[in-house]
Amino acid sequence: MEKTFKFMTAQEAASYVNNGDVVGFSGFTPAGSPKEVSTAIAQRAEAFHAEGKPYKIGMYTGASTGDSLDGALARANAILFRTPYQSNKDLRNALNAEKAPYFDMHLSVLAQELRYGFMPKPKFAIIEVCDVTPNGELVLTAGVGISPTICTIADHIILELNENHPKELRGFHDIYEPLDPPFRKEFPIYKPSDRIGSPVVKVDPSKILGIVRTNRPDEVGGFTPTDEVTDNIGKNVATFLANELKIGRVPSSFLPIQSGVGNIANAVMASLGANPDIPPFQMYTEVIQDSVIELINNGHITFASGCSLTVSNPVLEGIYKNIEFFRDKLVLRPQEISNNPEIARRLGLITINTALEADIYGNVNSTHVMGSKMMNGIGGAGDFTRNAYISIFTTPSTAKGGKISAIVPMVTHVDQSEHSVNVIITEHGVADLRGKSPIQRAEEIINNCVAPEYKQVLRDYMKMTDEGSHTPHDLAACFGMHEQFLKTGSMLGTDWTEFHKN
Ligand code: 0RQ
Repeated sequence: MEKTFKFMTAQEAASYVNNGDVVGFSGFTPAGSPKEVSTAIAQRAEAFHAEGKPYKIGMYTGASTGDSLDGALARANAILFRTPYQSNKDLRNALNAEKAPYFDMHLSVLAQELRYGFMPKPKFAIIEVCDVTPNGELVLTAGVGISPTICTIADHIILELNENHPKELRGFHDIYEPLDPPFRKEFPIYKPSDRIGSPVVKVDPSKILGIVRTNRPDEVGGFTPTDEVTDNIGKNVATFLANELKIGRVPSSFLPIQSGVGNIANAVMASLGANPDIPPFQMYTEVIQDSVIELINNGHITFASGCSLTVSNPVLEGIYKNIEFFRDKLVLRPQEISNNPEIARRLGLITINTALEADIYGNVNSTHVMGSKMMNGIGGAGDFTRNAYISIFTTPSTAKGGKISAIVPMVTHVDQSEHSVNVIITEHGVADLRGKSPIQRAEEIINNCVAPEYKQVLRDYMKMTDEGSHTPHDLAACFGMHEQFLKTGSMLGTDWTEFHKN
């Protein structure tokens, strides 16, 4: 028998969620994340806390979310634990102050680790949809994330029916949940546009507690306009890839691109589109940002497969106004498929992600500022980098007005090891690390990527390292640039004699 669902207020929906409960949220980045019920849960937490009662929930999300989810719950001090990627300022402050226990994970593995029972099972799945049928077919909105899995394993489902997203989104998603080992089969995706699943998430209608209506837009922040530094990084990426194409190391039909999140990634994509030597290409990526949509509009990108449409609201409105144009050019998949290592390796992705810092030997830190403060998380960078055809890391050569060099003797945290990093690109140039020993890599990186004012500092470091080593270091001094920054506020002119022991 077909079910009629109960419509309820966000407060009523939140009243089901009690202290200690574990909740899985839909979406990936602010795209597709719930907004109303999360706000109401945060208010419920604040009310309990005002009465001196405990109230915290465990949280799984696809990746980062909007302020009305991560921000609201962090400000309400309502987080028992949280994974994976995040980027909200208040949550970042809370987790760095140990007020919100947080663990970082590769995004491709979260859904399967939930199914394997490695972490507490979610009791509730709170899912943003643009449509729901009486027999339990959910049409997701702008992000997929871990929604299929949390709908399967949670006891109860609460829906946020967001009228800001048209029902015509049905058909843009490709929902596929793999079997678990030892029964898993290969994913038959041989090109970015291949579809292997269903346009809807199918759930048991009896699990749906109710539906909360909303029309709140996604909370995707705008991108900072490109500047000289990001423009030059983008141009260097495009020139490098055009040359790989010319000399035949990349097939003449080109290869699908994966591009990370943030301002730099957005700028790099714009440069790729502007380079006449790069043919029209496809994307197999997790986050589809503004510049990708612009490139689809002007024909430089012929198809984009992703996990979310993380675009600013005017760009999303543009897509919805012209939805039939985009129907055969976009697909949104669960993150365990969009970020799947098997598929990334098979398709031969050119991956472009961003580092906070890289070291002279090619190890990359994308997550921890000065080794200890979490920025956002690894996101999908590891899923893609390790399995790339060519893995590229971009970064401005300096941060904080030149007071920090992004190239250092040793990274303070390793997200991607030297074995997975093929190419590092800054506004100054390209370091191609393929086939080079650590000492050769150091020369390539210092010569081509380091800011002029830090070249001598790093050459002086190399001079005082132990001779006769494969990867020379001075363990007493390798964090000297970081230590000097923490003491004086700048890495400029780092005086190695202060750290060197002899
Ligand atoms: O902080 O704005 O306060 O000055 O880091 O830097 O230059 O705006 O760069 O927006 O592209 O983000 C790595 C964080 C870059 C992002 C990171 C400071 C800098 C600034 C941001 P301020 P920008 P972006 C996709 C795949 C995770 C890994 C990944 C990221 C702020 O790309 O989270 O790619 N990546 N995952 O000043 C101290 C340094 C610094 C530094 C920069 N060395 N030390 N601060 N900053 N370098 C993600 C998903 O899977 C969803």
